[in-house]
Amino acid sequence: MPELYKNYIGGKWVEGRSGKTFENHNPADRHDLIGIFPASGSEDVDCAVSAARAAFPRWRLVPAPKRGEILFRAGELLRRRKEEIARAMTREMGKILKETRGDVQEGVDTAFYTGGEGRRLFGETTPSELPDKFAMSVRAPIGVCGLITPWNFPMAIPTWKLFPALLCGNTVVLKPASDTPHTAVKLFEILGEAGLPPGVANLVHGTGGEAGNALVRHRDVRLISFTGSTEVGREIAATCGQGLKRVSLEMGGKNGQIVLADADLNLALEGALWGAFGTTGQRCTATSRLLLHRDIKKEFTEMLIARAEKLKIGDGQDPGVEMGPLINEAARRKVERYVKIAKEEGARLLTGGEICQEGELAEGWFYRPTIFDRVTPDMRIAQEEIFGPVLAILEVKNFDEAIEILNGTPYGLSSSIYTQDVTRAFRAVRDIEAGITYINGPTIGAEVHLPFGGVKESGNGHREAGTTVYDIFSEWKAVFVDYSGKLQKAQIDIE
Ligand code: UN1
Repeated sequence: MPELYKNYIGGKWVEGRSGKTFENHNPADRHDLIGIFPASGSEDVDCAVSAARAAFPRWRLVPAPKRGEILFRAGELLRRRKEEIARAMTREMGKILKETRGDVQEGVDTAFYTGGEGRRLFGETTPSELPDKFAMSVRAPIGVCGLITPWNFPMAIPTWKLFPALLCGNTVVLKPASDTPHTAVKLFEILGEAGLPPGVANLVHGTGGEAGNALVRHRDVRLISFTGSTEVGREIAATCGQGLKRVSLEMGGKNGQIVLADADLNLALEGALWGAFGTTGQRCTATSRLLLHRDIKKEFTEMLIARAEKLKIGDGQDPGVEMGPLINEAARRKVERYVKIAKEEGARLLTGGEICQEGELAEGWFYRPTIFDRVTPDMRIAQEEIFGPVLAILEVKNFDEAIEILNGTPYGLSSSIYTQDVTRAFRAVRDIEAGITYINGPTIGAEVHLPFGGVKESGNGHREAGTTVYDIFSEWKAVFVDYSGKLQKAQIDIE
């Protein structure tokens, strides 16, 4: 019998109200059923939001260092269970064990980094323009926050949102992706064990269309933090606009890696392989465009094909495997669709371009690492996010053209340039339109203590992680303390 999982509301594991459920399968083997989860609807979301609302008045008064201590405990528990959670994550999400261990580690890092913020959460003090008057700013919590997270980082991304939200004194409802509910269950087991009071964090499983939508529309939810596609983000932003809710969005990317003629080609090769085919290309930071200087293009392309064809594809639980499956059938169909479009638009397929059908691979959503050459900047595979192991090669004649093409998409999340020339490296830092730029590193691999997010259609001006995440999850309050004992009028009593 498959295990039946529940929602976590008000500190208890509870069944979904409607009785509707959905199944969670292993993307490397569609017959492997992981468990059955509640397909929650608006009634479940209502219960979770009420629990969060009821918990808020007490939680907001818990001193931030104390809230931080709970996060330290959660970090410690996560670290202890790292291997078990990584294995469960590979089973439900498909990426290789090395990467799922990294995903849990990102949660551990976020717990410790955020826990420490409990003793900082700095505001400012500044002189008042009037005598005997004190001026400062402090951060205040917002209230109930709705968090909607994707399946590609089933632990890291929920913790990026949850931990800072809690640290600031908010209470939350998390709606994790319906492809990775099991990892979320593990996170909530840990939160309970770490001593988080009932109702402070609640978990509601289900689809974006039902549970996610109910959360976004709920009157008592004051903030939505979403990571996912630009298409869905746009709708969420519109709905939040109507309700005047705060909304932070981390969305798509069409990230490029530039390789100039003076680059260390072996280093750039490792970066391109990791950036394009790590996580089977399913990161918003994944490298989906390679901008090669014409002088090294031929040589680099040959090196790349040789290595891409050798990547070992299979079940990520096998330690020898380098690339796992796509998340589900719809994701694979999307990749197939884009490969067809690329061919029709005149790009040249160098390798891949097909699903893997040999042996056990036929049971999962596997697709070969795929590389297209002769891609021009206006082609759809050079403009649109595919979210799979598909890399488009574009030739550039010089640095300026590389930057122009790199910037020429609606997105602006991550970016990379390989060069030995410090002048060009710094110009790239200045001129690339993206939230993240790597010099001599791939487009993936952000660290939790730096701001994470993108410009243009990759985001809506917020940055998660780093210290910037606190601007998402808190309100600024300006405070004036007048100890003069008389009415003093700002701007008026100035002589
Ligand atoms: C994402 O792709 O949604 O920078 C997040 C990285 C990871 C996080 C990616 N640390 O690739």
